[in-house]
Amino acid sequence: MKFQRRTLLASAAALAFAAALPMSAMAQKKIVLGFSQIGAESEWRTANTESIKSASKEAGIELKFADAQQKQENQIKAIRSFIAQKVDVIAFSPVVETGFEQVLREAKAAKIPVILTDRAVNVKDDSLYVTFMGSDFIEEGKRAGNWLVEKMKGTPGDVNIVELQGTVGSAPAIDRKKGFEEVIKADPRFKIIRSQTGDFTRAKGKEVMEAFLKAEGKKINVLYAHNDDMAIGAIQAIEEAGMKPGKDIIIVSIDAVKGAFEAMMAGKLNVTVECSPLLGPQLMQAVKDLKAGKALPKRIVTQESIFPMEVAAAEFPKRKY
Ligand code: GZL
Repeated sequence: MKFQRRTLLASAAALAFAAALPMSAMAQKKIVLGFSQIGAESEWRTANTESIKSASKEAGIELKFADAQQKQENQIKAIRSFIAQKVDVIAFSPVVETGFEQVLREAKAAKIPVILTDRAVNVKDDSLYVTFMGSDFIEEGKRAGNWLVEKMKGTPGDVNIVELQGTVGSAPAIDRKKGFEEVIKADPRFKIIRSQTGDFTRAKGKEVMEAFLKAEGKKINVLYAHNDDMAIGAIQAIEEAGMKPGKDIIIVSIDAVKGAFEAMMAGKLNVTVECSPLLGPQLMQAVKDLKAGKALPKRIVTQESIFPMEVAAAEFPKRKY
């Protein structure tokens, strides 16, 4: 009997203590964010992951991070697991635009808000996500196209372009192609003679460029790569074919990662259009705003620039990724 009384007294004291906790201590429960990342396919992605991890620490947000190795089924599995764990917010960078409706409906049914970062999804019901923060890929393609048109002014004859596309079905691959073609279609001199996916990786970019060189050889005047990693892989293939990248073949790329600046300083890459991966701080602010009940704009566009090789050496020390 004595033992039971003592236990009862102890639990009553514990309850009294918890009830006396100031609201702020209780309300300080950490926000939990579930993030499904595409993978680690490029320098850009690695910098994006670093930005998200460091910003979550800075913001005091508990991050549950899942790497999908560039497979959509792994992203869907990760989102389902976040729902089961009842996280406060889910964020992800969709590897491709389609095929996420069902799992987004499950998140909505579980009343867990979803933030899209970096890439968009193609859904009829845009209430399935709160906001999409990331670059305007059509604008990036246009910037690449406009730079090339400017560059080739005064160069007579056809401009034969080979194109290394990003991941098939992904928003950046679809829109960078769209924006670039919108610009060059104004001048029939510009022809895309070969176009194939290099899946945003250096290895695949090199492999596909080798095939382009075998098929078209010295007919190629320009390479348009949807990201720097594929351009860097292609540079190796061009050199192995005995040609000079940046001179025999003009190379236009996107991302503006460190590797691109190094290639430009070596005279092997002509220009890179910036696509910032540093979305971490913006994402954490959006998560906090969401939990504080603030409304978020449906679209948050990252501001970006373009870097031709002439400015690479001056800009390189200032680069953050
Ligand atoms: C663009 C991002 C793309 C990068 C690639 O925002 O989704 O994916 O351009 C990365 O380097 O793999």
